[in-house]
Amino acid sequence: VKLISKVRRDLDRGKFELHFQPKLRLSDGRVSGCEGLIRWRDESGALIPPGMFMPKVENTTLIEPVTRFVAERACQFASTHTGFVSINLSVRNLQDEHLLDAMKALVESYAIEPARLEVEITESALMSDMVAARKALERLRCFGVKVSIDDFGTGFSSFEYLQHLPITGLKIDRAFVKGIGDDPRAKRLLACLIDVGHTLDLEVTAEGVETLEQHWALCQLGCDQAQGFVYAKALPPGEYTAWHDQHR
Ligand code: G
Ligand code: G
Ligand code: NA
Ligand code: MN
Repeated sequence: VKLISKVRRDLDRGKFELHFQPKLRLSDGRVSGCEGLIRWRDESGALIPPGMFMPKVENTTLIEPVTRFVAERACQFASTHTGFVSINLSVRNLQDEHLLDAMKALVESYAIEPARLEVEITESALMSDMVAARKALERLRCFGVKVSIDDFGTGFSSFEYLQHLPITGLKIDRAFVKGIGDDPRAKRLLACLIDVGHTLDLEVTAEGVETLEQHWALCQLGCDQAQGFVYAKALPPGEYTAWHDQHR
């Protein structure tokens, strides 16, 4: 209760920020876009990571204004940078038609190409309310916003339903990237997951890339995009621009 009332207060006081973690296109090593990740600045000026508050926020109606804030910052960023921007949606967001329509309005008011906005939805969020999830994804695809399944491979989704959902990408969970440097079985499993995505005509992104060895393995396996600390962590907009200028 205390945490939630602080979030509500600080949202109005401008204490939340959206940081941006670059994603690389592996075919040419260029920056293809980024993922927006929320941060909360406390009284001392330190950043509180989302793991400390989002699980609680996601279980309340506050997730609506928080996600609206995230979507707005993402569209603003997209209107001033090249590439696409992904944001994370929670289960409640998928059940909230007003929020989905607000995202459409934001894309229009910032005059960005809808396909430059992507939503990431975890496998477990999708499975927890399939009926709402399907309707939400169809609505988003109708606007032209892209949809990627996050943490793929960890949420017990069936391949049968994967084939019939209106999605455009798969983001393979970092657990599958972890061992590929030294474990041949881990590398073969990752190759399979990339194949699943490509078989279904989906764009495949690997997350949690922390070493150059993992980076080269992903290139070799034909993965489309990668994200991870080996390239950059999530950066505030100003630092992102500086980083990007050095990496083009
Ligand atoms: O950036 P960090 O690794 O600390 O984020 C941890 C987790 O917090 C992410 O995996 C993501 O699921 C969640 N998260 C970060 N930003 C957002 C956001 O804007 N919305 C939602 N729903 N979750 C977020
Ligand atoms: O799961 P999701 O797609 O929301 O991933 C975003 C989270 O992953 C962020 O919290 C981000 O800080 C974290 N993250 C990004 N790159 C790496 C990495 O290379 N290693 C680890 N362990 N976490 C990462
Ligand atoms: Na994500
Ligand atoms: Mn993920």
